[in-house]
Amino acid sequence: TSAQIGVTGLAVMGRNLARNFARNGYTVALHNRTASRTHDLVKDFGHEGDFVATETAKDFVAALERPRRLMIMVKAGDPTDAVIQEFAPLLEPGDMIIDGGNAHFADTRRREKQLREQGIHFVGTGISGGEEGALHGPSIMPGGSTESYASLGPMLEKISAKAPDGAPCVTHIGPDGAGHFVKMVHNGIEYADMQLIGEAYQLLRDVGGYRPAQIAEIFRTWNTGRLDSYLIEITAEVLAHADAATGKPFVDVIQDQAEQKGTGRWTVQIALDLGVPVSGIAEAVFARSLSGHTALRDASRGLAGPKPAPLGEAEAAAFADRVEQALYASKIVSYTQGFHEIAAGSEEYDWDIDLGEVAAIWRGGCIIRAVFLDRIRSAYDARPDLPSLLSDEAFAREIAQAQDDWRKVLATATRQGVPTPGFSAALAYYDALRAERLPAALTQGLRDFFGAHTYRRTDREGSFHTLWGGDRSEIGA
Ligand code: NBP
Repeated sequence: TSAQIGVTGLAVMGRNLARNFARNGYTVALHNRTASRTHDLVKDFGHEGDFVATETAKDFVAALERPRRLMIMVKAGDPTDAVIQEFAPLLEPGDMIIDGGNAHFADTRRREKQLREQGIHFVGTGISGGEEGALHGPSIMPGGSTESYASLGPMLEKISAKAPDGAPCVTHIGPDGAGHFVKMVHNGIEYADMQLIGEAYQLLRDVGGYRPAQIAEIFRTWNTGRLDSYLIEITAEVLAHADAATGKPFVDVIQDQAEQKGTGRWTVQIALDLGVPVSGIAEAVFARSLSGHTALRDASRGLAGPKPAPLGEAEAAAFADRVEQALYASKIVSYTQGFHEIAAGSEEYDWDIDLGEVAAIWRGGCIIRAVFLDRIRSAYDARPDLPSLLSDEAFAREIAQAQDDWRKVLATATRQGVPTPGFSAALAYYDALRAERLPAALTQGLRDFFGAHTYRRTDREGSFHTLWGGDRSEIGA
């Protein structure tokens, strides 16, 4: 029998995706650099479906029906290039290589271009949902040619997560690196979501005076409303958990140094290149980085500042409600910034990405899945050329209602010395966007003063320069 799809790279992700394909009725060819992984999979899960175990690259390719669909699930970076170099010479025009790893979209663009010259479709595919998602249904973000999607799409739709309305959480994102770009921004938004959740937790603890188990209950309540999402749900789980060894709240025995693999950092780096202000995502990346600077933190513990004084029980409940407002408003801003970056990437690389569709396929399977995403989908469906999520009437109205509490929470945090870089960056972005005048006018004046960089006037067309070193008259530039 020939296999409809082959998976090479059978660590957690590849193994679970292969099982997912097989459980959905596809015959799956298996390959891994170290053959024992291949045989282990068949030994442990062979009963789940039709697998063809192979040991050599040649046998693997020979096991696939044509046009071949060959999925790579190896470590991103050099291993991906090594595997492409191993298999590409064995393939024929029309065949597809699907890279489901966390590749940088620029690498995907390079690989796609190279393989296109050989007539091979390279489908850079973002996959979110971790190992559980890979097995039970991830959110899938394939890039590459329209032709490859016609052949591959139906299979991906089958193994993908389904949104609450039953729609598969996969869509053809756009050509070449579009899929990996969108996956990158997904991860950046995920960083921002987690940072905002972290700030809400810290405020409830230090200012609200709640214990972790109580905060878990508050998150559980939030999860029944507009914040209903996977990350809020698991926040309640983690906060409710007690350490078996010590009996302490689990969150208190974990070292407070957050790690990162790089996709959040990429989101910010690319945003800088594209000139997109993703301040909330950037603060989230910086917050993780700061947490890891233990020597710097040790050296700074004695610095002056207030110690938070927890509120009484009655005030604490009202404070918790305000924190929910601040979290929700800041979340709207994070997504506004993330979708702006996707729109800018789409423009720069001619991807023609449908932003509403992106929101739609994030409704299930992925880490940021949330009821909220349905709202974003509706906003873009109603107005595909929406300049920003904040210009959607419904979101604007919600922020209008939340902003009083949002400002109060930030005032409290500032007074009590609780760091809230995510909430603060979000509010600053909101206030800057709605400001009548920005100090950028003064910046331009300064630039003209020291560097003759010129400025434009509010009342006349053209560029101007003031002769600062001379009689300070103005000349056209
Ligand atoms: P890893 O990222 O840990 O990679 C292990 C696999 O890569 C093994 O199959 C290994 O083969 C293979 N490999 C390596 Br390393 N170097 C190789 C080389 N030079 N030639 C051939 N094979 C090589 O696996 P993972 O955690 O399953 O993730 C796979 C991909 O999916 C990664 O790109 C990851 O970023 C992405 N991803 C992961 C998650 C997640 O939650 N873990 C979620 C979404 C995406 P061996 O068995 O012979 O060592």
